[in-house]
Amino acid sequence: MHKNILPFICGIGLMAVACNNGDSKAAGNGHADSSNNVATGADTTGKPVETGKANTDYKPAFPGQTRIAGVTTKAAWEGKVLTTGLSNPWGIVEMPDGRFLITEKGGTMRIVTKEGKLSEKIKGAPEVNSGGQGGLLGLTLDPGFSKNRMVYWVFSEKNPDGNLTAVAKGKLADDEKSLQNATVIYRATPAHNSTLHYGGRILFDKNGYLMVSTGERSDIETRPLAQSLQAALGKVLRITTDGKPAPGNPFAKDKNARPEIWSYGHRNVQGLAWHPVTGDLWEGEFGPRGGDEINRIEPGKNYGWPTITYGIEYAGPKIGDGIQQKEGMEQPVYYWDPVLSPSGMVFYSGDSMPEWKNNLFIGGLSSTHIARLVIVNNKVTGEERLLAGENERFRDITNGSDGALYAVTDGGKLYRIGKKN
Ligand SMILES: [Ca+2]
Repeated sequence: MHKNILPFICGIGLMAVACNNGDSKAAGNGHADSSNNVATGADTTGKPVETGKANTDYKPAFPGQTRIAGVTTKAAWEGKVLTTGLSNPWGIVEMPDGRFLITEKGGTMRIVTKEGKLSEKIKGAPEVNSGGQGGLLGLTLDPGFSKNRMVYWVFSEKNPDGNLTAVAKGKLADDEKSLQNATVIYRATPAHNSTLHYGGRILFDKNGYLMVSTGERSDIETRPLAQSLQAALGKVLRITTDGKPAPGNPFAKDKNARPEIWSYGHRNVQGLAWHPVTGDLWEGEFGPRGGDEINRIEPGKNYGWPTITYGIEYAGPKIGDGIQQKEGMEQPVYYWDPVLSPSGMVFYSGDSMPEWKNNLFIGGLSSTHIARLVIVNNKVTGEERLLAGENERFRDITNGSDGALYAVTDGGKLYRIGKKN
């Protein structure tokens, strides 16, 4: 039963998928109301979806920065598993013909149709170091993909000094069995001997430049490099399709800074998304124990890690001076404690679920759900947990041209999430 579409019916046993009809067991989200009326699934309590004990007693910088009121999708929706046959998928993009190109952590890509039919493994990407959190990571298509078939991706690359986050490009062969002329265009140095915190998302901006996210490689000795303008770790970068610093970057004229840097002070950025209306870049990053964040990114700004954070060390001590705010450092729009483990994210831009329009959907790993954030005037006004009963680590999510969202999980599943048919 793993090759075909697996439609789920609300409330039926183990494989049931979240739905809006008030069956909170199926949804597993713990805040659906008790009504059985499909049309009135609205949350009436407004209580935050997070009820667990926080790791710290840190106070938010402004009301609504964490544990915002819970909301529940009113329209009938469903999640369907289209395939379970992917191998550690990490990034997903829709191709112009409506199929999906998906990276697999081990170093291959797959094409999957909306019916869930999988291609053979697409080879030809440079070798990845897939240990730990590394591998073939995020990907994006050239704006002219229909004609030039160019694909851009992020991966973890072995290096004499350890390994690092790298960016490559290649042409998807006409027979779709390989990536041709794959070339590494950028390396986020310095390399470091760790298999953690590679970042790994990549998006085109409206000018045809690439936004790339990195991580600070996790270790105590590399962590401060998130604050260094002379290292590419813990950054959002903006580069050309040849891997050069993009024109107009904020530190282009600063001799003491790398010209590819767009923003800094990040820990491990596994989510990047353009807001469909404002055109702003939004980012999601992992905190330590507590302190996962969503930020609205402005060029040249410092997002604080590891100087300010709403989290603590995994072993319990405070981080640095244990401060959460500092002049010259940006506050997150929203944070979680305990954590979501935010991976890929996207603003819903479809038409079939009007109440989701321009909401931010974030794949949660350790939290095993998709977080839906309602955002008004750059502030979060509501949070919902989707597919919380699935016990899946949601790695990436994207818009489909059919008005549904499509998400991949570490367990190898591709979900279609949208209006209930
Ligand atoms: Ca921050």
